[in-house]
Amino acid sequence: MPNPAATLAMETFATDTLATPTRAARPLADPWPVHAPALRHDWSRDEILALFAMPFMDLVFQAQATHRARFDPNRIQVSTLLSIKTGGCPEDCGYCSQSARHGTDLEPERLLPLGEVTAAAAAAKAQGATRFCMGAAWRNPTDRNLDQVAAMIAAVHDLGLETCVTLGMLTDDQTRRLKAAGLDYYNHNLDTSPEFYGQVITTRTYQDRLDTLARVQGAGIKVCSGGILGMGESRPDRAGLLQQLANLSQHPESVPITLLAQVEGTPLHGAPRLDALEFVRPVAVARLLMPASHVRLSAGRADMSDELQALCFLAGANSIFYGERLLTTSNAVADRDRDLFHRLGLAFETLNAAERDHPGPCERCATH
Ligand code: SAM
Ligand code: DTB
Ligand code: SF4
Repeated sequence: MPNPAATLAMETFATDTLATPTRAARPLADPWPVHAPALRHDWSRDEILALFAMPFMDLVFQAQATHRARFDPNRIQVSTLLSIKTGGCPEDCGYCSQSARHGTDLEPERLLPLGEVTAAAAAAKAQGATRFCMGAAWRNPTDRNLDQVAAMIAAVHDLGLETCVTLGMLTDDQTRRLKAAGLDYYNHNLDTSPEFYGQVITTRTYQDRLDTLARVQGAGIKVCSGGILGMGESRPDRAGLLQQLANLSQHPESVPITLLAQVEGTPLHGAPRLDALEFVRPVAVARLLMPASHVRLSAGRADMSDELQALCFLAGANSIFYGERLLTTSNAVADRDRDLFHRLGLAFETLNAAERDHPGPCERCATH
């Protein structure tokens, strides 16, 4: 078997059209290699496990070098989440506070009115978010649900934000309608490996999830798909999740790597905590397998130290959820994020292409 680290270091240029390389954004005296490894979709589990087994320093260094070949390493994409329909879900996902089957104390709510959604989106934009993600606790939307969400997407799009929704399984017709409404991204997570999946969810199959992703990609909507770590899965399961994502015919443009947000009353509450460094490895491996995708730190950041988050950014994570709330759980508070970004010299990605290619210092740095 070829040495995967050596293979990744080969100076081949990518031909895929995902995220534009940002070499222009680099400082002139940049000492780092800038050649991007080609995108692959044929990873074996053993190759991925060999990446996981690399010495930590080698793995993180390789991931950072790969990251710099396509992205400005000092920019982070920022999304804000809103739960537009909370609780009462018929599915049995073992991690989720919103399943009607678990004994959580969450009160089910109706779909939010359009005005409340647009107000939240405008507030997120004012805080610097460039993407607004709306989540609904549905197995799948009805056609009436879809009309209501389409109006929300159109309104958020009109505010000048990228739009993302996560609504469960979709039909072909629904994906077309979402695209027509102005949807940029659809979030649908594979959550874990095919082998471990049955221990987490029984009401929807792994194939159902893959079919939904194929429909979304077929409609020309960008995909946000990743998984949850710390559910009691093994390292081969983490490798299996990343293998599924990397071997999709097109890599998800956004890959959330989530640490389980433990919620009392859910079956996975009390799952053994994942070692912090063992969380960094899949972030780095995701960066190596999907070099042109944004890798997002999703849930679990509130419980992470600043140093662990910094290590994750070094390992190639370049996107976060920003704002005090995720869907039903608390997020890292915005003030803490701003302070961390300032200390790390990280700036928010903007949607303006010209500005993106000529990043300035963060606002606070510019004042001293
Ligand atoms: N009901 C839709 C579905 O599951 O496809 C969309 C909403 S659901 C809450 C979206 C995603 O949130 C899930 O796929 C899961 O990956 C993530 N999620 C839910 N609860 C979580 C938790 N406690 N910790 C981490 N991620 C969680
Ligand atoms: C994703 O990967 N993570 C988000 C979003 N996509 C929809 C959800 C995180 C939910 C965390 C638990 C909660 O707040 O209920
Ligand atoms: Fe329902 Fe989505 Fe939660 Fe599963 S993850 S229980 S489908 S809201």
